[in-house]
Amino acid sequence: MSVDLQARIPNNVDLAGDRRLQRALEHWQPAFHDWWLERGPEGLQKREIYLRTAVAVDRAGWAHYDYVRMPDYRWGIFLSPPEPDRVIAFGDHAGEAAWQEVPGELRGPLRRLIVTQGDTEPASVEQQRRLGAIAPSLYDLRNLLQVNVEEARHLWAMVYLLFRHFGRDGREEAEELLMRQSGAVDHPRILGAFNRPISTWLDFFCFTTFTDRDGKYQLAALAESGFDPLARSCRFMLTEEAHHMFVGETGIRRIIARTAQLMQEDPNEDARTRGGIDLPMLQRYINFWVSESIDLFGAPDSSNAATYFAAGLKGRYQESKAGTYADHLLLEGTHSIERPRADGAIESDPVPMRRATNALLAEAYLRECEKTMTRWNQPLQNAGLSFRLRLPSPRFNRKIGPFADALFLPDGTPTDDPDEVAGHLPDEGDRAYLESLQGEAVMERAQCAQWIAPPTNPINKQPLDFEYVRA
Ligand code: BYC
Ligand code: FE
Ligand code: FE
Repeated sequence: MSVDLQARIPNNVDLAGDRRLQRALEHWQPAFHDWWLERGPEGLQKREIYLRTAVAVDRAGWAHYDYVRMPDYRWGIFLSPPEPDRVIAFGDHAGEAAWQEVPGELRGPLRRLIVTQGDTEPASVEQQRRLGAIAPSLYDLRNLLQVNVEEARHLWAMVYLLFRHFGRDGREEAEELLMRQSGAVDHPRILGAFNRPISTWLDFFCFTTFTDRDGKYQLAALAESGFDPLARSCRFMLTEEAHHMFVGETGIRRIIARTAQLMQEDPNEDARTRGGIDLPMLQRYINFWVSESIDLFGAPDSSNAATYFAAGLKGRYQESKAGTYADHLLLEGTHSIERPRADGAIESDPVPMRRATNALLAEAYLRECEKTMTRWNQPLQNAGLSFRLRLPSPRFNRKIGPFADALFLPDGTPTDDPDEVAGHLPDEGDRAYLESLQGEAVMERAQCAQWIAPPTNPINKQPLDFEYVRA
């Protein structure tokens, strides 16, 4: 598992031992760099940023901090160490040795999963590219750029698998990953949420809380894959994911802390007249990004999901963790899934287990989101305020699954009034207000915009007034 850091593409997959593959990836590399400069973070490419770079896959090496200019960031290919004698943990091949090469009959579905995963990574960088110009502090700016370089590394992780295991098709898919563009009408990114604009820091913090958390759950499901190179890639990507969710969750927590303070200072508990972000607006952004993110789990009753599980390509959350599940075959039993009836009433439908694995993953995801909400409500409770933030019902604002065809409110009750639904989602007025609030980036050390409390969690034990981005 030696790491070659001096190579043009740092890696621990012995690229130097496969000249053809190395040349193919070095051929893709300039296209990647062009993409980064054209569609990556705007205007900050010459700055020195205090970034973490993976230089090894062990505890000491995966988080090495230094000042780097982003175009010089060492995007590398890293797989977690192999697990000796690993066997497939679930599905029709449970108990067989994990595959080091792609089984011929699984080529199509496997390629599709890798491409879908890979597509989200550059998409998110494109979505976030203009946020640097309105960053609330150097600390936040640095965190944004950290997330961006790591998502770009996740693209490399999937592109490696495509080049190494899918021949000419893989090369074409890798080119396509740089051609599709978030939000483009004629050539959009594959999944819905990755085509929505992230035009404010409220969008960004909600996205990194809820959409990166979908990333965590999807990567965890793919980390169970019988295709060992995919499992090892995803396991290493997961080490980086925690920081992305940290950025989102602490970002929103700081907004709530500032809002709570402004509400206490105001006779009408009105944060907005005092230049803050009011809680109903925050709730609308939560409603939007949670519903978009639940859509990313696919339909709760899915034949694709059943195929992936049966084939051993995509497991449940923590499928192979001892003690989590007794049954790894899922040939028996059902899971109940809600569907709306034509008259608006909700019925519960038993779905065969394998077809319900998208629903199981989404439910695990939502349980974790609930914990975030509890943490976010804490400062409100401490301040003696009665408002509580809530997760919207999974029926609300859906575009995928059985609830996509009818209208529901965030509390789960049906409605036939689209305006009532829209009232629970961010609108033009919200965006205009946030844009006026955010103004220009705060680029002085130790300074922070007034709509968010200053950071409280240092990066790599540096002081909070550290020069996270050099002038
Ligand atoms: N938007 O059986 P169904 C991350 C399509 S995030 C548009 O319901 P399936 C990250 C679906 O493709 C994690 N289309 O769903 C986070 C299918 O199309 P076809 C990304 C959608 O296939 C932040 C049809 O609807 N990783 O890493 O079981 C920053 C019916 O399919 C959507 C993955 O997603 C949608 N939301 O599951 C950076 C893992 N949902 O066949 C990065 C890989 C479904 O009719 N992907 N469709 O043409 C998968 O495992 C699956 O593709 C999905 C969908 C879970 C996404
Ligand atoms: Fe990622
Ligand atoms: Fe992420």
